[in-house]
Amino acid sequence: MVKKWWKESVVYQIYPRSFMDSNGDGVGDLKGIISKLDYLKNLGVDVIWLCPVYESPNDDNGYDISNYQSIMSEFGTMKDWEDLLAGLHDRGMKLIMDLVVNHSSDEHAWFVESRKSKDNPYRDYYIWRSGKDDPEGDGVTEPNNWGSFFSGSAWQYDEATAEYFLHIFSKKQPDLNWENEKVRKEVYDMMTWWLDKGIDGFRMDVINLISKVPGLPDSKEGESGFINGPRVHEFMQEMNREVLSKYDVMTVGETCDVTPDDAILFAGEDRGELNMVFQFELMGIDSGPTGKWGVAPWKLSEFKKIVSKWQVELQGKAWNSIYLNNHDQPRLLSRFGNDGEHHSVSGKMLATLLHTLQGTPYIYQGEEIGMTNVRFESIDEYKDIETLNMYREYRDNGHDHSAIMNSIYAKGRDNARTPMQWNDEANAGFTTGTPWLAVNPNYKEINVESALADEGSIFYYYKKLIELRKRHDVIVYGEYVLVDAENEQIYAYTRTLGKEQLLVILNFYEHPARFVLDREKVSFDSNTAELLISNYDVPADQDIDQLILRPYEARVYKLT
Ligand code: TEU
Ligand code: CA
Repeated sequence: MVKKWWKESVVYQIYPRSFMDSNGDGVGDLKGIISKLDYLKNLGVDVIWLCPVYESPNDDNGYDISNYQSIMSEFGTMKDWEDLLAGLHDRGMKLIMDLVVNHSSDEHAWFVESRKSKDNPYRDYYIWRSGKDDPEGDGVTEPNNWGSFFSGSAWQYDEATAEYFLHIFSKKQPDLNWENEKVRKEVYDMMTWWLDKGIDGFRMDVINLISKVPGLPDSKEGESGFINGPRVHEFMQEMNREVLSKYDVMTVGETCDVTPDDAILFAGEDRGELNMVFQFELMGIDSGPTGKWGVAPWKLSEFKKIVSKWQVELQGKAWNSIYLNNHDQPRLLSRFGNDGEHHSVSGKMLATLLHTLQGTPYIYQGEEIGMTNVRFESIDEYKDIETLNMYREYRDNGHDHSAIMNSIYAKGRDNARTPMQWNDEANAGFTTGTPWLAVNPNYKEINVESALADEGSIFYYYKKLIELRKRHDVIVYGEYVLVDAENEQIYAYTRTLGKEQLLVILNFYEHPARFVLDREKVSFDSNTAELLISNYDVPADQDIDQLILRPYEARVYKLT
């Protein structure tokens, strides 16, 4: 396995709208981020992934871009962006930007032109089709049965030219036509422009959706028509050849519905495509059969099976990304930990998992201080288009209101987008104005200021985990082996690199649990084993063979 800086880095994801507001308009901005760079340096993160800050009408909070090379005025100016980049580089940190090129905004100049006429030079920058005869009526209906991720059809009829355009996300996010080499050239030129400004890489939004099956056939069970499409690797290799290979950069693809074999095609060491991908298997573990909005119990045995599969199958072939939440997912402490009685220890236990597995860890803003999901009483307090579209669709289909709200509480994206909680003053110190999305009421107890004042806080635990990564190559490059596999409460594994070996033991539940040491697999000598980190005070004379872990107890031992 070749050593690389992006393999040894910890990434911190910033959702700019909710991070820090510097001018009192209730919306986070670039100057706000700049004012917090020393906080990020103190935490010890190496790379910042900045969610979109480009010009956008904000139909999907910036993931609908109307100008790829200009900064959204609410976030500030290009000068502010340059100051942010300089501020990060001055502190030895790097910046990766969000690349959103499966679709643009419908307010992008390309689409404004494209929709004007069928023979407009930009027509084929997007995917237009005439409707098909409606078997049930005398009109026309959508060109195929594809659905949008944000409810409803993936096709929007446009009067001006009496055709439909494709949008697998919102109506204001028309899909770009990657079959058109002019589109690809525009994208590569834009990427080069940003890389020449000095950025250190890209996170690539839904990048495995850009290649659509020719003829756009109806999707059927397991065949969407656009996930991991026929030319996706050709496009990725062309992007790498034309742009990425010319820079020392980091790339991570957001790739829904991929298996480890798919991931190896995208991120294999010798594939000439990406460095790593985000996979979503764990993000579906608590949905049940109904998909994203389902709320079902999850089992640790399933969790361990999924993680172990990815750890083992990518070993030596491709690099893992490690995360349990982001701006699209509920907060990890609420979803996989215990945001009530065991808030702190469960947050630290999950952090121990994330920072001792094989792969690059991604911290989502606020995770390092234990921010949690939110429960707004009224749907009117929610802002996310995915949630609001689902609410209307489910309500119109007669779903029970409290069931709809429970789905939103458990899985809504606003859970991750409530403003960063800096202190216990008004609006958690995020803004002096009215925040664009209400602050989580628990900011009085959960905030950066109180975390920094408490040496036992989750913040300092993350800081220590990040420091350990710098000191022990086995955490970055060590081979993962699951131990005590049958244990339904404890997740334990070793990491081995040459002579160095770690043993990680995690109790995922609120009741005590017994760890069974398999001395066939793990040679543990209590005279030489060193406890590197734990979320409890651990008595020195522990008999590892009779180890009962306390609720959510985490331990990392260095065995040799
Ligand atoms: O997300 C892709 C995506 O599929 C998400 O919609 C996610 O699966 C879903 O929200 C889970 O609830 C990317 C961006 O991360 C997301 O913020 C954008 O809304 C989306 O693409 C469109 O750009
Ligand atoms: Ca602002």
